Amino acid sequence: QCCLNVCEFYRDGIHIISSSSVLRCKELYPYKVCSTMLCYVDYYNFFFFFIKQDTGLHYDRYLREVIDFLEKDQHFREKLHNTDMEDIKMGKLAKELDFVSHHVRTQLDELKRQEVSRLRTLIKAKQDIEGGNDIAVDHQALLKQFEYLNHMNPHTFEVEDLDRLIKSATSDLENYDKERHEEFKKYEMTKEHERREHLKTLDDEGRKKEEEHYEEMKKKHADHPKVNHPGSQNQFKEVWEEADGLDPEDFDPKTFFNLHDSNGDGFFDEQELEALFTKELEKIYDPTNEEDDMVEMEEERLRMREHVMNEVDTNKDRLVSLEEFLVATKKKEFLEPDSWETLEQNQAYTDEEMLEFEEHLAQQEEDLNQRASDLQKQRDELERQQEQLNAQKVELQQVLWEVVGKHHIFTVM
Ligand SMILES: [Ca+2]
Ligand SMILES: [Ca+2]
Repeated sequence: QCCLNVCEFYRDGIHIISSSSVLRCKELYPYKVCSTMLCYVDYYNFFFFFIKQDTGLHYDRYLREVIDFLEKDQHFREKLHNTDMEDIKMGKLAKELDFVSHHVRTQLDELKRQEVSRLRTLIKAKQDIEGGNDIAVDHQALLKQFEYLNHMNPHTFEVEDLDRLIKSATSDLENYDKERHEEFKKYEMTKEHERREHLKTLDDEGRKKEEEHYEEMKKKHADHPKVNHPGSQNQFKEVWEEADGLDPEDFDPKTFFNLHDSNGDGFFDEQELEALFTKELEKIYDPTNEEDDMVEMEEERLRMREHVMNEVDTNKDRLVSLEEFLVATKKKEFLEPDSWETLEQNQAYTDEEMLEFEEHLAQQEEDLNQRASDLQKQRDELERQQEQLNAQKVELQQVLWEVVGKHHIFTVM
């Protein structure tokens, strides 16, 4: 029901997902829609240092606490608002740390000490689980894996720490979409693999029936009303008319922007953009249909958002400003767009990738079987040794009895 809930959320026109509801969903269906959604919450606001919710990064809490403290410093806050995105990425902002008040610096030092200690505990716990108790723990070497702070100096928070934190968070968030695509590809290949395995268990007639059903469902899924090009006039006009209940004759880009900038900050962020595609996605996906996969729907939503961001976000700050939006509405792509190629028109993976994936699975299975057979052999060997020991014990006892018996006879004599 979780996917449905999230969709309802969008339908209600509430574009900000509360982290508690996402967390609730995440517990129910960790793989599906919701883990993605969680990562989306307040994604871009990182750059404006107003992170109030989870970024999904494993060092999220540290990141937010650092930012909260820095925001308390007036000098830093002012610099923050006057430094542009490129300069922040280049590390100019981090240098301003030198001018931050002593009080804030002391608090940052303490935060860093806590974080280093948290990482050490994590590493220790991981090693305990892996059973490496007797191996001397090289914390320094292991801490190197965590690039968002300078592990060589675990005591004070310096310019380098802020620089690393900004760079790590930026690149981790930028790679987020890439990872999401990879995850989706794996999902599709697993689905195909399971289908093929199921076919193997059927007799000829059953297999034929199943294949026919599969093709029929595929056709049924592909049969849907025309999907508008995301971010085009036609697409937005449909939202304007059907979701906003306004007259298409009155369509006005600026009003549209303000209507759908749900948090009123003057920008379209990821969630606000994604919410605009619900109408299109409903043309293709219906959660009650067997042939419509809601995981695929979320991938399509992501593709649409990525596409529009690429076209419209010219300064690449991952937000669409009103200005960028209005410029885009003058372009040919907005007024006379190409048709949109939906997800099902292209297979998510190549035949080679599928082959490689299946080989990998087969290899894994073989390794498991090998290990099981090794274990069985070890068990047999242990049993054999046990039997041998038992036989020796019996023999020994016999000898002992004989000796004791003779002794007994001797003493009686
Ligand atoms: Ca906004
Ligand atoms: Ca922008």
